[in-house]
Amino acid sequence: MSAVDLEAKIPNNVDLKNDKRLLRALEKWQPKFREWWKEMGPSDYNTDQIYLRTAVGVGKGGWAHFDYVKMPDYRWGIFLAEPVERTIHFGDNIGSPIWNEVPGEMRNRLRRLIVTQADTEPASVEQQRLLGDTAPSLMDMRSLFQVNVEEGRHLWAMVYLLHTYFGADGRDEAEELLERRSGNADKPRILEAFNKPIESWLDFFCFTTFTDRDGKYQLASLAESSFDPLARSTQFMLTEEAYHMQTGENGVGRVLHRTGELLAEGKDPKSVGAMPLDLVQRYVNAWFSVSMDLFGGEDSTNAAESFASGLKGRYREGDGIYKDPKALAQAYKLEVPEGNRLVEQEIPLRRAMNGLLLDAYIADCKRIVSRWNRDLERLGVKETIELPSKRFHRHQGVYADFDFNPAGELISKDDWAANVDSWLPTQADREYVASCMKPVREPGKYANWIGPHSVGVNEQPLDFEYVKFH
Ligand code: BYC
Ligand code: FE
Ligand code: FE
Repeated sequence: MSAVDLEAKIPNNVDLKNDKRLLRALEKWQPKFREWWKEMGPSDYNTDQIYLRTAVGVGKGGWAHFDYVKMPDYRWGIFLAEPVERTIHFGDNIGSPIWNEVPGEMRNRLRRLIVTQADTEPASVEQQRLLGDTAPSLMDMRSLFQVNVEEGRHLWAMVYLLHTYFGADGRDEAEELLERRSGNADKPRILEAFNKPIESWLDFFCFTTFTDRDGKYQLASLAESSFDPLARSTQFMLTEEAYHMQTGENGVGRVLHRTGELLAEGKDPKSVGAMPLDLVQRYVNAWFSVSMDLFGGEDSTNAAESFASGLKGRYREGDGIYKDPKALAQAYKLEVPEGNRLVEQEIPLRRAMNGLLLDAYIADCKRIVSRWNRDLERLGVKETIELPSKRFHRHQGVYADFDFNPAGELISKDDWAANVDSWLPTQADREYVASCMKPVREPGKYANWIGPHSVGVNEQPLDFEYVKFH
């Protein structure tokens, strides 16, 4: 393991200074990244001082440093988790040495996975670039920017792999990552969720709860990879990811807490510009369903091949929790629409790798939602937030061409059309939410539609000056 070099133009622990060609290529990409950031990132705040955490190493405990920085000067670095001695632990090549170079026959598939992962990172920054204007508190604004700069670092992590292991093709891909644009019809981002607008803070908190959590599961699956540089990159990315998901879970939680307090007082949340529960439910329905699509089809030969060849493992595969590390002996039960009903099908487990990962994700989301509901209950509110069925509002996988209600029952097109306005955000919902999005910039103060944080960042008080405007 090489030492952490924090003084270099590109901070890293991959010994960049001893690979002059690679260093030159990355130093050529760096100003293009900065240009992209200044234009497509949170560009209204290029000159402000933000109290941010920067990754400075990968050791447990002391991996991050907090200080004020101007975002365009953020020290985006390349950090791989410490290597561990291991052999391939799943798929067809069990027991063989892990790879430190890309095997020729895996090159295209691996490049595609890395590019797809990479593409989501700048996409999310683009989607969120205007939210600073309506932050409900200074600390929320800081959280947004923290998430943004770290998504930028995740892009660096993937671009490092492309430049190091994929030659000229990799360099071309790295350029294209800065050329695609979220939501642009001519050069869209690769995955659908990353082309949807994140218009409001309610969208942002749902996105960081549900979409960043897809990130956790995809990264966890890549962290099992037999291609060791990918495994070690994604392992370290997961360290940062925890904060993104926490931002989401706490954010939605604070919205619901505020609503719950009002309901407990017998007030209509709308009468004071807060969020009604049914509206929050529609936002949850929308972001949860679009995030489920990010797992790809439940029945997928792509996923089977990625598993067989050792590129992507199951969630926590390395913890030895699966009886059959080749996943050859078992089947997966999948309910598939046929005519106007659901029939159970069995598919070979390997083909169900996306489905399995999705199931783990859904269980995780259920835990989050029950924490929200426990808080509502403590406030004396009877209504709850519910996760819709995994069949609801899907555009990938076996349910994509059918209509289901949130309970997961197959319904007709007419039934869908008659009810969709109570299931997914309407134009009126969006306008109402937009009308509530007024910036609050006095330290320690919060917009009326959201409760305060319970703790500050890095042990600072809630009324700390997390953003200093210039
Ligand atoms: N949109 O075999 P299938 C994150 C395509 S989030 C558009 O069913 P596969 C983050 C698919 O490409 C984590 N297209 O699925 C979060 C394929 O196309 P081809 C991102 C889609 O391939 C917040 C066809 O449909 N990481 O980090 O096993 C903020 C059939 O596909 C979609 C990754 O995604 C879709 N939703 O799985 C910031 C990890 N779904 O081959 C960051 C890398 C599927 O027929 N990516 N398709 O042309 C992968 O592992 C896989 O590409 C997927 C899809 C899991 C996404
Ligand atoms: Fe990320
Ligand atoms: Fe994230």
